[in-house]
Amino acid sequence: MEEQAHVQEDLASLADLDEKSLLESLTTRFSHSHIYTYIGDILVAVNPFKQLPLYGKEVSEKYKCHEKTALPPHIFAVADRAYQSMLGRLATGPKNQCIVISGESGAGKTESTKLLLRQLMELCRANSQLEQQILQVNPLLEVFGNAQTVMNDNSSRFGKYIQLRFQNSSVKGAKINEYLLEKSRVVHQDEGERNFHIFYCMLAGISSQDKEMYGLLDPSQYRYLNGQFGQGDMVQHWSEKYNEVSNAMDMVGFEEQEKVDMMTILAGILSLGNITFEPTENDALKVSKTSQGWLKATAGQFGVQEEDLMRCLTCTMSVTRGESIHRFHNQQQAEDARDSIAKVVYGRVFGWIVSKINELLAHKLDTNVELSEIGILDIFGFENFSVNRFEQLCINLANEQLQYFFNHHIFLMEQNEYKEEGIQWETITFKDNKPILDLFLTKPIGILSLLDEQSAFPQATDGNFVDKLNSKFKANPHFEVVRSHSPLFTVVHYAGKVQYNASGFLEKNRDNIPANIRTLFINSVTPLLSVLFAATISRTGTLMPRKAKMVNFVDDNFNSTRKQSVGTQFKHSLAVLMEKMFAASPHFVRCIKPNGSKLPDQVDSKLIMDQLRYNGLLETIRIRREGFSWRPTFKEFAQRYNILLLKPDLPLDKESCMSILNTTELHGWRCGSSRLFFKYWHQDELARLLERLGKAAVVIQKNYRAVSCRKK
Ligand code: AD9
Ligand code: MG
Repeated sequence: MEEQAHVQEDLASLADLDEKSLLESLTTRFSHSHIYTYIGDILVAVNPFKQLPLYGKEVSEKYKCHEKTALPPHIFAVADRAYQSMLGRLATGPKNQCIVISGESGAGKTESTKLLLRQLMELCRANSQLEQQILQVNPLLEVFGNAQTVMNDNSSRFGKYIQLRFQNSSVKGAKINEYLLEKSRVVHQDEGERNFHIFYCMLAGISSQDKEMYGLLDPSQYRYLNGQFGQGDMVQHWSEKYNEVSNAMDMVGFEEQEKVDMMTILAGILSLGNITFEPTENDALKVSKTSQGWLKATAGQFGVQEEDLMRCLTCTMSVTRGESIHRFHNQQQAEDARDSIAKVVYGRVFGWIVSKINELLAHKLDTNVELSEIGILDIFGFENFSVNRFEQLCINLANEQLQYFFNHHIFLMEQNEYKEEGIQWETITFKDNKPILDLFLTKPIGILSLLDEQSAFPQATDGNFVDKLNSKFKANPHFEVVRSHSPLFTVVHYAGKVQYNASGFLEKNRDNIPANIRTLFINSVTPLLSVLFAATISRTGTLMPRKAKMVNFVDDNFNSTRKQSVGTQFKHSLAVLMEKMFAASPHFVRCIKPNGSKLPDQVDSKLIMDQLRYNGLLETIRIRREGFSWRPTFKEFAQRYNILLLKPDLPLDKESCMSILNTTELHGWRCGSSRLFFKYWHQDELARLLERLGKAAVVIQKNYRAVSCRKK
């Protein structure tokens, strides 16, 4: 029995499967280091938390242009399938492909993304500088956008969609869209968590001479690092990583001065975090005596006047009827101003890195050649911490959206087509998460709209927002009221209940930066800082320099009345992403986390079972086993396979399809009113027939040439 289970490579081919035997199959395979398993055309990947000899050169070679059934399930097979499908070698359907990787935090999405990218570069035999650049992008993004959390030591704190652009089967460029970097991590980390990797790498990897130049001190000095650094191996690890990143920057094409500026700005963020405040005799506020040194250091690192920086921290200036009025901050406001400067600066540096990468990878395309794309989506996984904030709400919303995309493709679209085309079918039910998405996104009374409504009132509090939620959604089955003095509420997500603490929601959603901070940085003598604040970063990620007068300029990102809220922007970028993905042929990778302790060879059955359940994997197996995942129209099918009848000019209709299919030994397919319905394995069988025909044609040609040579 055990032997059988671990060779069971495609769960959709099992006759009978219940939850228990599904769990058993996966865990038995896992214990034999078979971390990959298919459910039809979907790949399930269980994180091994150890290096397995699965990704060497020979393995990569084997998985090029292979037949799915001929080799064990593998992430490289997904890359191959996406690539071959893009080239039209496998199936009908949209040319553009997207690979959607999902799973909770620490399940292995980012590792899978890297493996997919590597194999895709191998597949198109890209040996160019561009390929190297594309592969170097990941370490760069990770060091600035990933951090240690309690769920994952290398947790992505932003989402990314990487689009690889191909012409004539070779890669010609790439573009990255990034989603919602968790900027708040720069100024605060919960217990057991760290700041973004780059700070530790920089402190461990920079030579002492350079440290002096950047004004960097001992890591233990910095409040934003929470007294955490590490020793011995850890420091060695950070230091190696710094070298790797520094090389990656050179490879991708960053200039030396840009690197220096970037490090100086990061050093400035660390110094800024150490500035504290104290009241003056006349009820105003000033930078405390003990942190005067930090103020000076920060001003130096940011290339701004000490006076100007101090003013931004301790008071707000508004202009009424031509008169400028200074209002002093209280202690809390001053600390908030300090932290918002740190967040906006880090966010802008990150945005700039992405736009710079995009600029460097946007190679010239030949406008006469058709362009096709493979996109890989690697977002932040579902999170449930002891305290869940605005960031977790957005992250979990993105995961809801992905689950909906999966359900839509696997269950909704497919079963609707059975109905429309008159195919006999017993409906498979699944957990539809549309009501949860609606709870978030419906206008005007979804969670995000209510948040925007409250954010528009300067006097509103986080408590008011939760009161509003409670009164609107108390009867909603996906919402739970929490009785507490703190502003808490619970959402019943597809992947479980999450209790959110709304403290800071309004502030984070507004994300307002006073105009005087912009002016401060535009006048910075550090060229990069001045560029970052004189330009807006467009939704597509490109930097757009401003032509208007630089000083005193107030734009969308800085004007509190016109600016879009963070929630609305995120909602918009998710909608754009979904549109792109719905227009492509999807490939799904479902990552599973085997235990919560990030350990190899350990299986927590309950944790795995929870994931199988909320991912809807049992239902997926049923639909893949009984359903017809490939559904070409008569025209699409006849166009592609008429060659099997050796009659290329066959009419593209139902009769021709039947004639073609009658020459094959395919069984189990159905015919609808406008399209054919095939099982997932039929595609491979037809591909095999085409290949055989191709080989036969080569043999005939060879024989013909041999005969005609002899005749001569
Ligand atoms: V998060 O949502 O960004 O917090 P991910 O991206 O799903 O999460 P990640 O890919 O970062 O998880 O994997 C977590 C860790 O698991 C990695 O740092 C590796 O140590 C480990 N891992 C994941 N996949 C593999 C693998 N195929 N082989 C070996 C792996 N180790
Ligand atoms: Mg990740």
